[in-house]
Parts: sequence; structure tokens; C-alpha cells
Amino acid sequence: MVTAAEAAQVREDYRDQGYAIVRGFLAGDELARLRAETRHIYEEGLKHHATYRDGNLRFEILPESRFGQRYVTQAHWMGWISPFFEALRRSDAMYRLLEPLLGSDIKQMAQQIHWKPPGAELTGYRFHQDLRFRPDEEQDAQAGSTVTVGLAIDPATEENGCLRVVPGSHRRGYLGLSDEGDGALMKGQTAESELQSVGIDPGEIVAVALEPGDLVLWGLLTVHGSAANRSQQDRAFLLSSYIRADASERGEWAFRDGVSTPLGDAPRLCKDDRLLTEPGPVYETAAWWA
Ligand SMILES: O=C(O)CCC(=O)C(=O)O
Ligand SMILES: [Fe+2]
Repeated sequence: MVTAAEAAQVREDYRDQGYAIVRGFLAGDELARLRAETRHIYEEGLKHHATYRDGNLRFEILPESRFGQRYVTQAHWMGWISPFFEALRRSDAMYRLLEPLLGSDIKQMAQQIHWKPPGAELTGYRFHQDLRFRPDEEQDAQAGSTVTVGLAIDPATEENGCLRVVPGSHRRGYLGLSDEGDGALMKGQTAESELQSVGIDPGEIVAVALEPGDLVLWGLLTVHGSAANRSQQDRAFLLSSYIRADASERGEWAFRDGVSTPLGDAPRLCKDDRLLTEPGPVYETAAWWA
């Protein structure tokens, strides 16, 4: 369990560097359960021939027609079908970690597993700042009030495409990395010249290698990305993004006045506005990789 002293250190590192690492956040049976439930979610995703969305639940699929076999690259809001992930997102340990950063009223804006199955192309994420995924009118309010937690399910190594961050980049404002064209993050790679053009020396990049159960926190302005998987091992990574509740109307409650709060009867608007216009269930067949 995270101690108060560790949580204070995390807060200091996070404010100073724009990211912070916690070793051994999950261990033992809990970690084994995380890994088993993740495999279960992957199997669920494989049942869909194309990217599938139902409310905030979503599976991103690379179909066999183009990729030789079917791959699941992301699952969103698994909490709607998995009691394990529903509980993990609002666990006591998570509260201890987040309360010093966000206070006692906390909502969750994203819950995602990202896989990088060996052999699948398109598993790298170009350098970016997550602020690009937030609605324009809320960016100012959300920027200083959001923390994203990335929990390693599999070992995260340089070979299999661990997260890479630029320390201190959270103080440089929004830099527009990867925003050109259609803005797709998983097509192509970031050229060193693109980083240099916004004042980042590629030598500043830090690879965040993690053991299963370790986690890393970063903010909406922290420049980060991750390379494709060049190893024979999958890399599953759980991303959970939390916000001070008073900074947005959006999000699912995680902790209300310090009390762990389950999902309600219906999904709340989080990042994906299609919940309002086309809640699904629906298959998305647009070939974004083309
Ligand atoms: O899964 C990763 O390596 C990073 C993903 C990421 O940065 C994002 O989805 O915003
Ligand atoms: Fe990101």
C-alpha cells in the first residue's frame, strides 16, 4: 500500500518533472488477478470483427482482412463489463495516491488498456500531450486538474515500447506535436526534427521501464509517446485518467468526498462525445490506418 510519505514524494516529483513513478503499486494475488482479467478482456475484444463501441465501452480492433490476424489494441471502460476493473479504478490504494494531487472529490475521464501485441503494426504512439484529447472549451480547466496513471500489466521495456517522457515538458505550454494532418497518433513516428522544432532535445527523452504492478503518473501537458513493440512479448498497459471533480461536468465519479463511488445506471459523458449522438452498440469500420 502506498504510504503517506510515498504519496507526498509522488506529488513532489510530479509537480517538478511532470511525471512520477511508483514501484510495486500492485503485487501478489492482486497483480495476478489484474493479469488474468486483462487476458479475459482481450478475449472479449477478439469476439468483435471490427472496432466496437457500446456506451463508453469500446474495443479497438485491427482486423484480419488488413493485418493478417485479428488484434485488439485498446479496450476502453472495461469497468462496465468487469467487476475487477470497476473496483480497481476506485480502490483505497488509488485514493491514497491521488488525494494529495487532486483532493477528495475525483472523477475519472478515461479507463483504457493498451496492448502492443507482437507482430501487429501500428502499436507506437507518436510524441504528444494528452491535452489534445480534451474538448477545446475545457482545456484550460482540465490542464491543471488532471492526472493520468499508467499501470504496467506486462513488463514495459524499451524493446516492447514502454512509455517515453520528456521531463519538465509540462511547463512549456501546448506544443502542437503530432497535430498536423489527421492527427493520427499511431501512424508513422516522430522525427527528431519535429521535437527540435518545439525546443525539445531528443536527448532529454526518458524511457520509463516498469515491472508489472509498477505505475507512472503524468499530466495533460507532459510530452510523451511510446515506440512500437519490437519484441516477442505483448505489452499491456492500463491507463486511468482522473480529474478534480469541480474542473469538469464530465467524467465518472471515482471518489466523492473521499468515498469510493461505483458506476451508475447509465454511462456519463467522458472523453468521447459520440456517447451523446450515437451511443451504440455500433461497429466502426472506418480504416483510420489507411
Ligand atoms: O500506450 C501507450 O504507450 C501510450 C498511449 C498514450 O499516450 C495515449 O493514448 O495518450
Ligand atoms: Fe498520451
